[in-house]
Amino acid sequence: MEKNAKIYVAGHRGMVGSAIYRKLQKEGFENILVKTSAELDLRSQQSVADFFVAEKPDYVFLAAAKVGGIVANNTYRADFLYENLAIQNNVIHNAYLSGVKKLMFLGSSCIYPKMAPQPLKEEYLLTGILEPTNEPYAIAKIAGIKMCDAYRDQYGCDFISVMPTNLYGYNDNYHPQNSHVLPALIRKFHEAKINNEKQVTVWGSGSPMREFLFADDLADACYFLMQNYSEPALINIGTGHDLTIKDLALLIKDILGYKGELVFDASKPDGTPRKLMDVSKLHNLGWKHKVELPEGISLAYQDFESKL
Ligand code: GFB
Repeated sequence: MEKNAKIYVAGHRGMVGSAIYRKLQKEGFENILVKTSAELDLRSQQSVADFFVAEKPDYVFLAAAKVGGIVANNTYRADFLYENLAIQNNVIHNAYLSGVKKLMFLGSSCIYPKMAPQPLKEEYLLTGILEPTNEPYAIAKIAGIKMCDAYRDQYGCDFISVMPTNLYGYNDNYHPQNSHVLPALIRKFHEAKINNEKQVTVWGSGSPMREFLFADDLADACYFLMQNYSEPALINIGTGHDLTIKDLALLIKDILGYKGELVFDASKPDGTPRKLMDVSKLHNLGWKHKVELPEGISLAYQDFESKL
């Protein structure tokens, strides 16, 4: 990407979009285009068409999406399907119409088949049934990946899709019901500590395993791939390491200095038993994550506390 290129970061106020925005600024790009959802509703076909005709960005990072944890996905099933399909259909199609040089679409590790072999290779996509709790979101994201492929096949568009693992970091969502596990546990242990609560409830059995990548590392990988990757195939982005939800909870408990007990709420879904990414393709290209989990949790906790 040329330093004077016009780069549109869709979703720049979210955890991923803001990390990509910060990364581009750090790399010295000065023509970065951003719009809040109040300024540009990406679900509106006409608004997005008008925006691309007027702005004609050279590059697009499509980091705008309706996202959430396992309970949010399982509760707002129609919203996750409709809003993500609307956003990606509008942005991808108008990126083609306006001649965008390169677009990056972000999938998610949770859209691989529920019982796919581990670690997950890119070619496992669509080889089995999906995890029911987030099937609508997964169908939408799979459609986005296939749309990028179809526009490459038919129109020669350089639209690439990446598959991040579970993410956490600055500007995360800490909503008690709708957030992902890591920010949710940070909030729970924090509140239990200041309120002297005897126990913290962890959803599910605690036995599922998850991989966690710090969002600034993801942004670094997205920047690296936008510069060095133009293959039609998917590419996983992760750390290659995972741990049980119980061990994650014990790690966060220790880092935050909470002395109470853990209790497990079996009425909440476990979701996919494991979704460890095979990141050998990305490592072979020369990229590796930098922030390890303990450090990342401390950084995320500082960010959480700074916003109280
Ligand atoms: O992060 P999470 O909500 O989403 O849940 P997924 C991961 C695991 O943590 C599940 C357990 O087994 C949860 O039951 N968990 C324990 C908790 N305590 C909590 C808690 O307080 N809050 C939450 N949220 N979970 C998502 C997909 O799956 O992965 C999304 O639903 C998205 O679509 C995301 O793709 C990356 O990792 O199970």
